Amino acid sequence: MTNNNGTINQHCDVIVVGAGMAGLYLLHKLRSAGYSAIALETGDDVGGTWYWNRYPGARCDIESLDYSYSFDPDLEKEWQWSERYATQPEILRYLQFVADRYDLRRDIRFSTLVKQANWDEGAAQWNVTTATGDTFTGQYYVMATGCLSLPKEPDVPGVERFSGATYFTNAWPHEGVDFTGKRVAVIGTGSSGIQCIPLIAEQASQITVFQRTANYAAPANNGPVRAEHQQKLQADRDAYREAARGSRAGVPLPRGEEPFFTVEPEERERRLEAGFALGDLLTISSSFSDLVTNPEANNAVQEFFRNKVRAKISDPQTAEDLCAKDFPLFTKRLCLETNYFETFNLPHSKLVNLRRTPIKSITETGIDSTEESMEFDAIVFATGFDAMTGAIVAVDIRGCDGVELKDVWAEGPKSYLGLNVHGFPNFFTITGPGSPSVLSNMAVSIEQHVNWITTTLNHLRKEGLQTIEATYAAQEGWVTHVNDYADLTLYPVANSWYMGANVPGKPRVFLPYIGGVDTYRQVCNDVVEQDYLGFELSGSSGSHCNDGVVRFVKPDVQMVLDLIASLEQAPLESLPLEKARQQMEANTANRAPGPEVGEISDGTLPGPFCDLDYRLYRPTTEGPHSVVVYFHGGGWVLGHASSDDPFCRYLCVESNVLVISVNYRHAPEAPFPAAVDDAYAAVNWIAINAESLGGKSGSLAVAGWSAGGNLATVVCQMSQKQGGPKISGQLLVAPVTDCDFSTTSFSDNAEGYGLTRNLMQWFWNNYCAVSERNDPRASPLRAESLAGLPPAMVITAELDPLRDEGNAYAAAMQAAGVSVKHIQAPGQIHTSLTAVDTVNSANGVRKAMSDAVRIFSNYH
Ligand code: N01
Repeated sequence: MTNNNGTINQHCDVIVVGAGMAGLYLLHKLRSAGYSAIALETGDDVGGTWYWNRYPGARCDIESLDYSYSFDPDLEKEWQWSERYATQPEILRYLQFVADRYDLRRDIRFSTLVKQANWDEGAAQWNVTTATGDTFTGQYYVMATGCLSLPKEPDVPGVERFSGATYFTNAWPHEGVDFTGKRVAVIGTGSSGIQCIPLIAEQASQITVFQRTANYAAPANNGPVRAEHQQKLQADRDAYREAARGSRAGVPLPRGEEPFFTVEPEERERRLEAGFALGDLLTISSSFSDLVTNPEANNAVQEFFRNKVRAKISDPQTAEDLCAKDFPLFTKRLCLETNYFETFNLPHSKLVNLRRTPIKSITETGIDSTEESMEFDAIVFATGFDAMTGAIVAVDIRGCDGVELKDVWAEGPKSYLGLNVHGFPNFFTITGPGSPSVLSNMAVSIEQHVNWITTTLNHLRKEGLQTIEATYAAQEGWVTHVNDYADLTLYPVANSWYMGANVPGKPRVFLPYIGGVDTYRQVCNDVVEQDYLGFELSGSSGSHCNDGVVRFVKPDVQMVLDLIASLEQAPLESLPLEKARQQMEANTANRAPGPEVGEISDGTLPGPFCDLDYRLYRPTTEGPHSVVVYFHGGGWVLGHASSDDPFCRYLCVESNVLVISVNYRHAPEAPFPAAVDDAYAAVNWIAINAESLGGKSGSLAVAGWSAGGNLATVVCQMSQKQGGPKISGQLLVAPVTDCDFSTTSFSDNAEGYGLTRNLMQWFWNNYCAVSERNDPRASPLRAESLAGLPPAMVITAELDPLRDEGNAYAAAMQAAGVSVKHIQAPGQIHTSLTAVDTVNSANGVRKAMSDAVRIFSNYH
């Protein structure tokens, strides 16, 4: 409808912003599902990023066979790519072909800039306004605006003064630019700069590149589409595309399984050379499992890249300047280059290292650095984008109660799955922050999001529902999960656009999701299968919500659980005792060893019935040290003095204490109270003999994990009752404190998180007759009084059957006036708290433990 003032007012089911790769497929999909939709596009044609980025040398960096739509096999047959990495004009032609083939243009309004989008709660619809005052209303509003579409402001002083020509790679003139005979400056050496510099150098009389941060780049080795690649796809296209959807990055490559340093040096070199020669982004990073998590491995491959640069550049200073050194490899997108480095061997090229000689100002005629004044006819800005969030918040988007998205995202984007935002019903982002997006083959991620959204709209329509909105809890849970994953990697170290660090003032938050396309797809499917977990769905007949967090296990804990599951081992409790002990021993053999300590020595001490083995861990620092008597876990049935070796080393080093891990008699051979008697006797003996062991007299704490935590606190109760020895503190890590199996944590975490309900029952049955379990020496929570116990640090894990009894014990001690610090570690399991150097997401909790032990050692 046209209004009196000439503006348009139109209603449809779905309003889409953007007619790039995402908007086009979304339009097609919506239309096929029977929705009316309109796409509003700023450009005067389709193509999105491929419409704007027309600079010389612009190409995709994922092979074109992969960087294509896969939703229609006929489309794939009709379009042939001429090159392995197609040029921008060819990709634009492809997207134009798609628009025409599916007759999409009739639902696209070009040259239309969206300014505002308001959620009208009463009408349950979005009101969208354009720069020219046209208005559109729709039940759903989707931003398909791309991750790299809003150019970053050129933050170089004096930029407005230059009287020559200025160009931006991300808004390149359609008619192209002829640099023949021109003196050209290029600022920026990211993917865009690295692609355009060699081609500008072919025309320019002089090219000067201003480099602030040198980048890692591998040769593209472009050429015709690789025959073997084509054959693979054609042999079984469905399987090929499915493999891409189930891969880490949206390209069918296996995940690297071996850590870098477990591979022989010659084989490492061979893999790196092969990956480098292949000319693709993902092969090298997939060659090993730990290149983005292990700084040493990353550094070794960085050096490989630097040596490649050194080998190409004739001038040693230029070579060193071109060597990336400021950030770990892969933590900014690896560039693919063609003749980039060689350009700097040409006589008319020059590299200005802005770290040494920064730009003072752009002038009327050129650029002044701190060292010289340079004159140019043209300046090319290849300075990047306000990535992932810039184009979304560039529109004034207001959800419930008029709250603006920009304000909600002021401290960094919050989104559920990168798809929807709490407070913004019926609003979707395609490849939004918190989804794999830019860390994946965008074609695959776009299709997955579009399919998910369309499926969801169909579900709402079928159920007679009108709105869908992420809950606060689900969104918070997802944001935490996204950050947890990023924190396991080296990515947060880099000042990259992934971190928002390239735009002054932008909050420093990791923007995409690094768990992988495969993992992410599973998450989105799980959400749907669990009745749209974490979404509130409403209609005229009311609303319903299965609220919850879709991934609450910490990512590295999940990796450990997956690894254990892959071993397909029989449950310990189903094995004969000796076999169970062997299995546990075998499982601990491959653990990360934990930090180096000053000295480890094994010895025995007299127990009440027999000698008891102990292992002593001494710090490197000069003694005497405070002493911590440690009791290992293993359900009173398994383990020995060195079975918690990595954790004991950790406590020794981090708390700077002498850790003495004492073995005790195990059940069922020596049932309750044998372990208690041994533990108490050991603490007494160590208290008396502390000095001869190199410890400080009178400064003794106890610690233990699981059943060892039980023994540690039972010893505290006994020493309290029996008048000694003096214990300065107790560290109880996921302790057994009671024999009650009816707690919520026992039912919620009965299976699937390492320690199971059945295993715990088996431990108890081996250890202690049911008639004796009320004895506080077995169930310390049942003690008449906990008053007067030493200060305690209690750590419980959220996903542990023992969680509630640990929590109850901490609360009971606190109620009895004991000084207690209690941490319930979210997303952790029984075994992960002590998994030093394996489960890094528990590092913070472990630090709190070691701090507590350090503090205990000062109480004497
Ligand atoms: O942008 P960038 P891009 N003074 O942000 C420098 C995709 N893409 O357009 O690193 C001086 O990576 C900045 O320096 P520094 C791809 O995902 C893909 O190149 O901030 N220099 C950096 O060198 C890519 O990652 C292809 O110190 C300044 C450069 O400008 C993403 O788009 C092709 C500066 C910006 O690099 C972005 O790439 C092109 C200043 N004030 C792009 N400000 C394909 O191959 C910024 N810089 C598919």
